[in-house]
Amino acid sequence: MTDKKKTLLSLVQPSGDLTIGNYLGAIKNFIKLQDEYDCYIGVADLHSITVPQVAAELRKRSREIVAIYLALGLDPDKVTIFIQSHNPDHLKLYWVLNSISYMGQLSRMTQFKDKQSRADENNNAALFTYPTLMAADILAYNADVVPVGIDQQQHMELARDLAIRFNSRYSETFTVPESIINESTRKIMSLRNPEKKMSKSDEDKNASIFLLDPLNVIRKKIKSAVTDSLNNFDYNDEQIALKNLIDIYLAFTGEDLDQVLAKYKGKGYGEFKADLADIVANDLENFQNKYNEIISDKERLDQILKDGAEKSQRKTRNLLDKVYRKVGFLQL
Ligand code: ATP
Ligand code: LTN
Repeated sequence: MTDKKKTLLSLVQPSGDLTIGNYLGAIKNFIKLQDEYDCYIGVADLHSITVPQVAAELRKRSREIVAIYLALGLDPDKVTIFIQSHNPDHLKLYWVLNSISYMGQLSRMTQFKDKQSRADENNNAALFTYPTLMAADILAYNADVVPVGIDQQQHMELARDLAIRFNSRYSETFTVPESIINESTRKIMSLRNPEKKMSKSDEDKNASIFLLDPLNVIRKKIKSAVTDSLNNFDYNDEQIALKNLIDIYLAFTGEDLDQVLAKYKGKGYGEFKADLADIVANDLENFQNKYNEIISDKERLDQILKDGAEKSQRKTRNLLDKVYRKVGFLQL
């Protein structure tokens, strides 16, 4: 028995401002598990150019996400924080995995179908093989676990399939990764349309709570979130908008469902929403203060990323050599 820690990896795209969906669905687990696992937490800048980006904004947002990670509680002394494009091994493995990815499986990916249908300019080959790059991110580190929201489940299945396929074709090489998904926050829904995922790229800015929204805006968005006209404070699948708000409440307070149902039973939604608005705004106020301090120290952030690039390359180098050898690339 060794006490070597297992490896955890996850990335977030710098494709927009981060929402409480990103936080509750994914980032909260990075923070919770940072002592237990050997963690690699990245910024998926390569993925983000599958939809058009403005270069200067992309650069700025990549640094901002790192500051957000730190302000939410990731400890750079424990966790390797890195930018995806700083470690070329992701792309080296991506190419190899492309050679065993099937067109049929890629064309069934719901995120691909959804994003491709949104605009003509999105009809690019990178969007099609986006899940193969995500698999490369994961397999290059031999990650055991990957905390994500439920929307990434199909991509996770592909990563597992590719690991198994490579192992059976070329001999045992990759760990088959498992997702870590929080049951109650696996899919935080839009505040305007509870059938839709809260997403950082939603055109309706009132649909999402951004981590860096001004506090009065956060309060307003929660108070005006859609609910229903049943006027019955309950947690069920007929009242999905309210259910979503209760899930957010539970995640921010750590209280259990029975407690919350007892507290608001028989009261109007208004009181619950006002309390929720205060809870989220107070929590994010703390976070925003830390963020403002961290983002102003660019030198420190860049040093963390330089260290991160080095540590991430150190982690993937040997495995990539092994993969290139197994595939048959001549090594001198
Ligand atoms: P985009 O709108 O650009 O597709 P996104 O908001 O879906 O972005 P990603 O960068 O794709 O964000 O996701 C980062 C992580 O956050 C992923 O693990 C994803 O599953 C998770 N996540 C995103 N939105 C939600 C949500 N509404 N609920 C729970 N988890 C989420
Ligand atoms: N596709 C993911 C972002 C992502 C990712 C990863 C997540 C890129 N590479 C590796 C986990 C592991 C998304 O959130 N849309």
